[in-house]
Amino acid sequence: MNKREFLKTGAALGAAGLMGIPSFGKTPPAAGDFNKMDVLTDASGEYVLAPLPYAYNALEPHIDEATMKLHHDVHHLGYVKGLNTATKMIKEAIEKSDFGMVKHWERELAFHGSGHFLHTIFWNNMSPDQGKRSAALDAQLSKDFGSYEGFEKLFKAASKSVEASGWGILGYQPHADKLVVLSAEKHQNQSQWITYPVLVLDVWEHAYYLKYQSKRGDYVDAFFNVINWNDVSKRFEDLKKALA
Ligand code: MN3
Repeated sequence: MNKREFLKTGAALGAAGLMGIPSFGKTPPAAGDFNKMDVLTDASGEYVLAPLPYAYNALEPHIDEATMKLHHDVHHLGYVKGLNTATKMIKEAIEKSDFGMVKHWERELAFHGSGHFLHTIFWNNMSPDQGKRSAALDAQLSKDFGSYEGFEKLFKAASKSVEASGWGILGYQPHADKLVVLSAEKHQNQSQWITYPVLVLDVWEHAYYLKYQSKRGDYVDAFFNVINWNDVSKRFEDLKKALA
């Protein structure tokens, strides 16, 4: 988010006040649990903003209290609200079988979804008590970046090189057993970090142009005649087990 968007969002949400911080419904997680997991939804499946796992001033002097308050209570809350709205509107589109606005709502879903997921990880990635890297993490960092120092240099360089708004990200690829550093511009570009692909369709022209020319729609329809549901099911079930 650039400075202008930052101010705009801050002003818009500031006017609405902070009354809208979602509650956790019937089964609030215990306060201590916020250090252990990324709380993204409540028991009903609504996306919610979990409280910070530490006080707003806990990261002083490195990150100041005022920034943390604004960042968490205003900006992150904005993503949560936007994600719930996009989710609701997409559900309505399915119910009404009216997909005229699907491009818009998919953009919103990606923008607010990535905002919610990445900020949740970000808060939990920080603490005034830094703890210690595990032996397993150190071993993987050495395998993939030569050493911890190699990773740190790359992560800093990648984060500093992001054009305009974005994120430095250390990610793990379970299927390849690799850690990678990515510099993400903005945070969505029609994706949602933390979401694992289960079924994908290549809609670049090279994937269909010889046969379908400009008729991408026919190609998309035809794809549904060749989906391997055994593969899709296995990917879904493996992820469900591995990440439970
Ligand atoms: Mn942010």
